[in-house]
Amino acid sequence: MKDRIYNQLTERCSKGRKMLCVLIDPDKYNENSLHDLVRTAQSNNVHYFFVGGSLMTSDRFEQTIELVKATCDIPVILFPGSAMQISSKADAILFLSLISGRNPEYLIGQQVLAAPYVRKADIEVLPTGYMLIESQNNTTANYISNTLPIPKDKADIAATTAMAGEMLGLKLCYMDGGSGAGESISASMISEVKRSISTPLIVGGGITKSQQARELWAAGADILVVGNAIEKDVELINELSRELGTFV
Ligand code: 1GP
Repeated sequence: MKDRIYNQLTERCSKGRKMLCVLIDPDKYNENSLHDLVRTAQSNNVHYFFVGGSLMTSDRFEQTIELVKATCDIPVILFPGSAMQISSKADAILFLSLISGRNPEYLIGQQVLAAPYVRKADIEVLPTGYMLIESQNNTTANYISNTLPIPKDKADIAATTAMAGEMLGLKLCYMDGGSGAGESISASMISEVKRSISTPLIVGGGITKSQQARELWAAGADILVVGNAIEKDVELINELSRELGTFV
């Protein structure tokens, strides 16, 4: 079993270092904007690219990964919305189980369909407890997964769900407000989840400002994931990276 990325990630966490990850939705980037993104990410502190989406309508999945891999050495980790989003060109895959929901299709169904293809792709597997958290608006992830997100004021539910994920052997915990969430997950919920588990904590959804990122890193997020806001303004990477630098 490959574990290069997992080891690198846990080593960073053990030193208290924070990480920044940019989510690339292949539907939202063309070749030019992708080149800009990669250039900006490389000259800053971007640790990983996640590639994927709850809904993908273009056929640019493979070529997006190829372009990123050909132009930089930032690891590409698949963040699949379904069993269709698997590629041997990536470095690793978040093998997600949607533990906040009660839809068997996203707890184990898609994983069964994906397993032989992931094995064949021969990429690192990162078993991840994925939790959707309520935000102001209903997100594509909530709709497509046909699950209820954890209510935003129920930190105890988030914490016990994360605990159960860890006890089931899931090596990472990902709290997500969903792409384009109208607000980010609260610092208090992040702190409570962080206190309840010892696995690395990934947080994403609705992060648009560096000050907000600072607060969420400080609350206990190890890795922050930003997608939409960087699609709109790639320069935000510079600000997030500067903020990140103050934690090192
Ligand atoms: C979504 O957490 C990611 O799964 C990123 O969300 O696009 O809102 O930054 P945004």
